[in-house]
Amino acid sequence: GSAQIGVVGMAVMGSNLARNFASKGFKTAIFNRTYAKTEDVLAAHPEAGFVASESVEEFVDSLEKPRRIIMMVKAGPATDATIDALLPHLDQGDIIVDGGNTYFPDTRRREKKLSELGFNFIGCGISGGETGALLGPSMMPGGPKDSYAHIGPILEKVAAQYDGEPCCTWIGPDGAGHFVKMVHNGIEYADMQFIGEAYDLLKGAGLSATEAADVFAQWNTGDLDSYLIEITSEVLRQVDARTGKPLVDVVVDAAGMKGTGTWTVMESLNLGVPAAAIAEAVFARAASSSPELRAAAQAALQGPDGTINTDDRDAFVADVRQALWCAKVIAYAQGLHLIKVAGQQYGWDIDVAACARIWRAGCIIRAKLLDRISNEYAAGNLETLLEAPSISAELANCNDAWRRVVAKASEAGVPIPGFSSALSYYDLVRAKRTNAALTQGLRDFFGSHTYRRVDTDGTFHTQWSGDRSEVEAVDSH
Ligand code: NBP
Repeated sequence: GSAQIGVVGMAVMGSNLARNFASKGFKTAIFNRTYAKTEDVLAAHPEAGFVASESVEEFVDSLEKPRRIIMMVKAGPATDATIDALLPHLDQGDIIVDGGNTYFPDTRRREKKLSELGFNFIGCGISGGETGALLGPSMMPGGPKDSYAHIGPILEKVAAQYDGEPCCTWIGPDGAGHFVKMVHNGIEYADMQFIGEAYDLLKGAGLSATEAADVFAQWNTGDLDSYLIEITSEVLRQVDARTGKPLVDVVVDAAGMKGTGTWTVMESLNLGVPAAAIAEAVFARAASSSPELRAAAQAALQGPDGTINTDDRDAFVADVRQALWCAKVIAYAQGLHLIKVAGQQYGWDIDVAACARIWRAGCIIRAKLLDRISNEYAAGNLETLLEAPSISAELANCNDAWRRVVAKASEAGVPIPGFSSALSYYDLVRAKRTNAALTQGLRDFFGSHTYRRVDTDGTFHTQWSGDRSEVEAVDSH
């Protein structure tokens, strides 16, 4: 065979990615379990010059060796089924890339199995939706590093470009790429939650959807410049044809989700990495989609109605912009910290600066801020983004505005789980002493769990039910 790359899965993502490969001059083979879909793609895009096959065997034969195959199928059992269908026809050294939204432990499992069989398996997170797949997504490939030499240059050609640099780089071994894509999605959840909270605050201060659309459009010209802020102004400006109302007023307020945000939070819990702002975003979606809970609470609970009284509306809007920027920085800090710890835990040695760098274009969270974040990580070995001097200085500048917004929202009864959680994280991690000392006292009281002292080494226990004297504990729990 002579095709340079093969794409399996001709749904939205796969067909667009295949067209992307073809448009960059790669001879591209395509395959789909159900042949009718392949025929549709062939008929709709004769310009792509696809090499199409009806059977897996023919498809595999149409590829040059070592073969490069990228799967864009539904994550889960479909991925295993596709691998099982391909394997009997492949040769050692062939490369299979899973471009789906796969849960990274699945990628670790598959990579282990396939490498034992002599194949190269790459789990590649892809972000950017349909348009990204066609015009250039952000790509996060993980797997055996030496195989990246055979597939990386091709992926880098079809990936989004930022200032001439591809938004694709080798992330690390086995599940590292899918892990980073998962965290990308977690940050995306947080970004969207913060935007929603900002909109609620603007509404509370009396802005109409159209006025809010103008505010977001204006914010998009400054340091909040990002894809999600840009499309927020478009969604808010949309007028419903049926009712003449803003579309946002006729959409049911129950957010859907597909799991990647939840996985991010599960992983932050597993690794003990505080990522509460991201978790709040996932919980807020869950709360929105809990009609029984909301109905019961609406009937029972009293409180202010969300109206925000401001002496100076423009000043308040400016405060909300600063609060949004701060919250966003916190979510990025939490997500990148999670990546850093996971990298150590799973032996991936991930370059955090590179992750931020390949998110600058193509993906859903692309934002001006990411260029700065990537430079900050590249400049120094940061434990947290928040310690980067330019970031901490700006958080200090915006601090009063952020606190005013959280206070005003609380007084007015506007729910801001994201903004307030982000602020609490800021105060928690910068605190010289935390209430964990009391927690340790309580744990020692009810469970003899022991504690350490600030003034001397060792582990101690107070004899709470005896004379309350302190003893040195031999065995710590
Ligand atoms: P879907 O996630 O809807 O998957 C449809 C494809 O999976 C079809 O090609 C289908 O073949 C194939 N498939 C299924 Br379903 N079960 C199969 C099986 N047992 N064996 C072989 N093939 C099977 O497509 P998508 O929305 O294009 O997404 C593709 C991947 O990209 C997913 O993992 C998704 O999470 C990920 N992703 C999507 C986006 C996005 O914006 N949509 C963004 C980033 C990543 P058939 O035609 O024969 O049923």
